[in-house]
Amino acid sequence: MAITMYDLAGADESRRFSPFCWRTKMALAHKGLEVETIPWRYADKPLLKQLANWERVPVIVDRGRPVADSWAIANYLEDVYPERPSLFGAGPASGRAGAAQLNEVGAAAARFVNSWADAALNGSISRVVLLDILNHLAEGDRAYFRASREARFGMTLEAYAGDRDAHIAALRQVLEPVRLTLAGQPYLGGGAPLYSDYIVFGSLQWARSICPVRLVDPPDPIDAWRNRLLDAFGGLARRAPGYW
Ligand SMILES: N[C@@H](CCC(=O)N[C@@H](CS)C(=O)NCC(=O)O)C(=O)O
Repeated sequence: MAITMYDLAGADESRRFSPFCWRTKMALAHKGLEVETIPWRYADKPLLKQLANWERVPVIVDRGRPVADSWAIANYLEDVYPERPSLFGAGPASGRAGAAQLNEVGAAAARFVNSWADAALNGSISRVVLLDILNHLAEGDRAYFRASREARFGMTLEAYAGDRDAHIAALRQVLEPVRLTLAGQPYLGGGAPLYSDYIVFGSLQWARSICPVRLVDPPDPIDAWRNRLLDAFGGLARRAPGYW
């Protein structure tokens, strides 16, 4: 039975823009697991509360069991499907003495990328795309989004998003560690993508889904890397509605 996943959707239900949900969709594809996504909107919180005592997406349901939070889901997939390609880089070493430690080291490195994306990258992208999010939301989600974000930021959405050109320049600077890494290797995971790639890619896919302004251009190595991931898994991410 396919895994089901609650996936943030806009007014157009095919427009799926959550960075965290993209992490999980890429992780499921990496594991070769089938998923049926269920469009979810902020107004559907009571449903998740009842299902998983949780109010955010992604939530997956596998074999009748709900698992919430993208980082917890990645770890769950790694634990429950160890025979499938590793998200943290255990790969061919699985089964050898020391493989478990290798996976722990890979998970620890991915955890840093996860924290960096949550604390620095997503905040920087949000200043660029905040009003685009509002414009793509279902009617019933708009008032909640405005009120919750204005309370979080302590100012209006318009003031927070302010000078877009300055926020884009700041974002390009925040991405510098990714750029320097990808100048020397094809993926953050090395020769092939790992969960760290999906974390950062998920954030750019969020922007691509809703923001008409292109945020990475050639010859930036991030652009070539992003294109490879857009094409991965039969073009899973490229097929999704987006602008660039
Ligand atoms: N740490 C969580 C964060 C998930 C999250 O914040 N998801 C957003 C959608 S992008 C959400 O559901 N927000 C609900 C809200 O803002 O009320 C994860 O990694 O899954």
